[in-house]
Amino acid sequence: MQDNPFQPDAARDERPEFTRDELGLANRNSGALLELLSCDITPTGTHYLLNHFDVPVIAPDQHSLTLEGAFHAPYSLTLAEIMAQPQITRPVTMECAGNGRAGMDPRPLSMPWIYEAIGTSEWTGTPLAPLMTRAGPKDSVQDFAFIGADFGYDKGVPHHYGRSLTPAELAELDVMLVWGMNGAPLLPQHGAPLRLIVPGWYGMASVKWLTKIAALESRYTGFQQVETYRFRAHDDDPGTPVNRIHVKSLMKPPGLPDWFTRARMLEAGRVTLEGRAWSGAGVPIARVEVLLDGEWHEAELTGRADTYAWTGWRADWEATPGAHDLACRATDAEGNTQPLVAGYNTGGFANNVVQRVRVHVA
Ligand SMILES: Nc1nc2c(c(=O)[nH]1)N[C@H]1C(S)=C(S)[C@@H](COP(=O)(O)O)O[C@H]1N2
Ligand SMILES: [Mo]
Repeated sequence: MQDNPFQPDAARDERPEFTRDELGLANRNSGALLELLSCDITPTGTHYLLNHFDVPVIAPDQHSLTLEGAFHAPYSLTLAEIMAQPQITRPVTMECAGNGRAGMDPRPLSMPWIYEAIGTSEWTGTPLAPLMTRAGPKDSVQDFAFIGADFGYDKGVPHHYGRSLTPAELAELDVMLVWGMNGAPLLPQHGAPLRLIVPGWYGMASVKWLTKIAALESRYTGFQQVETYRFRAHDDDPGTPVNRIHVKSLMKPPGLPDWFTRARMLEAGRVTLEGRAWSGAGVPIARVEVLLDGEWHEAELTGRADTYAWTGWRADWEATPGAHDLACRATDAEGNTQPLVAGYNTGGFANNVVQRVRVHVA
């Protein structure tokens, strides 16, 4: 390598406008390391984290799951009884609905994700449906509320973290109760000893530290269901619910990084770019394109492990000396594709704008 484009590092003199509270959230809620997009399964410690309140530590032998409310035969199960159910393991790609929030203008104040609230894990557990059937939901049920053990305040409202699914949603989603992640017991920060996984939906639906399932004869009005996770154009907009993941792709940043800016340095010549693409609700990826020297080129898809796992892609590039802005764009089998310019909603949800990667070629 010759000329060093990272010296002097002008960016270090800038003082961006992120607040101390955002920084605190960013330190608690770590994200994926983009270089590990080369792994089919995200190494467990680098799967992103999003915890609203404090992580509850629950001893496995103290945990139980209660099905209550409008069931004909409500019951409770210990963790051991749940783990004795038929066991399945599935790779599922999970993404936080707030991923990309920091790229919106104006930036909504919350966890300031850029691109990294993403991960694919092999989740071990049991399908939820048979356990629901066994409790016999009444015909009058309108919502099932899934309640976590964690408790705290948001906008002054004290609540357990909770989310709901309607009977129709539950019927079409492959919801799992899980106790294992990548062949090991679930870690406290990922919801131990028991969490929900709602494949194909943004992460907020996958309730951690699950202790209660309530069958309701009215709609669930918990804070995390009605106050947030809605696409609102402005504060008075009732909005629409955030649910399935929007199509997206990411590139493993090529070459070598600058420590501070993460800008990339690489040698001229052939470079194989690679990354991952995914969409929601099990919809496959139809194509990925990469922006090379101002033109979109088709990338090769390298397949996915399962219906709800991301797809690999790669593309060759003849890198010529100078500065380049690379980008990648996925399109799913329903024709949904990624925008070139970020949209806006007050919560900063589902920003699937194409990723830009600045590279310097020697
Ligand atoms: N009980 C509970 N469940 C929760 C959350 C939470 O704060 N409490 N965060 C949700 C959100 S917003 C996301 S994106 C995922 C993150 O799961 P992970 O931290 O295991 O990646 O968990 C979801 N389930
Ligand atoms: Mo999230």
